Amino acid sequence: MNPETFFTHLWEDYIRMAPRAAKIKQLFEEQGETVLNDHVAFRTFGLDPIGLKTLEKPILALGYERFAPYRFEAKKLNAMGYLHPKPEYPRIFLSELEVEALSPKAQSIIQALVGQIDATVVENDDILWAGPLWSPVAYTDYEQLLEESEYAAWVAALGLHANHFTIAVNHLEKTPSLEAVLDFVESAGYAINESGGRVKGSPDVLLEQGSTLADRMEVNFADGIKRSIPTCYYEFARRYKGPDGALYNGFVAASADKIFESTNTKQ
Ligand code: OOG
Ligand code: NI
Repeated sequence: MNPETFFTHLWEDYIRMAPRAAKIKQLFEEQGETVLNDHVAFRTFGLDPIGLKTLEKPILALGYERFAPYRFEAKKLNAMGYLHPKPEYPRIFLSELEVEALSPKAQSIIQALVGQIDATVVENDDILWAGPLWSPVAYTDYEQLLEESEYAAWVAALGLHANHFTIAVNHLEKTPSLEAVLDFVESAGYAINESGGRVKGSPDVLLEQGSTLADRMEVNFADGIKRSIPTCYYEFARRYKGPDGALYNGFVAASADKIFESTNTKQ
């Protein structure tokens, strides 16, 4: 698969999960803006056969290279940033949950899901938007996971998807500041993630970020139970040049920690 095809399929899957992202993109385009992606992000369980080291294979096959690792102690997550040699392709952020750090109860729920995966499916080139690779999780198990890790519950209910796309604010002309972008999106009726403040980061750390709260979708749980749960969100990022004169390409762990909360069930 080439990167164009990859990102086209990924976007189509993403806007099925978060139709509001397509509407927000359109609002910017109606202002005459060109919407470019700063990065996309994925989530997974850190267990074979869907751990980071396996899921990064299709990313590396697109020509991406590992750029920098990140660690989120409180959320029990590890992540990696990837860059493509061609700067027109967005950065990629792939995180995985350190399942062994959860309670035995949560671990056994997750192992029962991951144990259903046919290891050959992870070789498919559309694995990163394959959705759940297991039969629907019980709603009580979803609730149990929520208590320990909103991230775990999200992956259990939804499986593999782009968790968000991110508009590159540097390329916007009418709303060049992150505050202006968030005000514009909010005034169109979309709630903003306020965790840690609306704008996360600052020019000092060379990255400012903000996001919508996740869209919601009715999801099928086991035993025919359907519930509306948070799905995917839209992020906005503005990058600054470092002392070397080059645009910063990394992520900022303290900010990312709050961006993760865009999919929290309560905010
Ligand atoms: C990823 C959150 C972190 C960023 O840009 O710092 C992030 C997630 O919610 O899975 O996207
Ligand atoms: Ni992000």
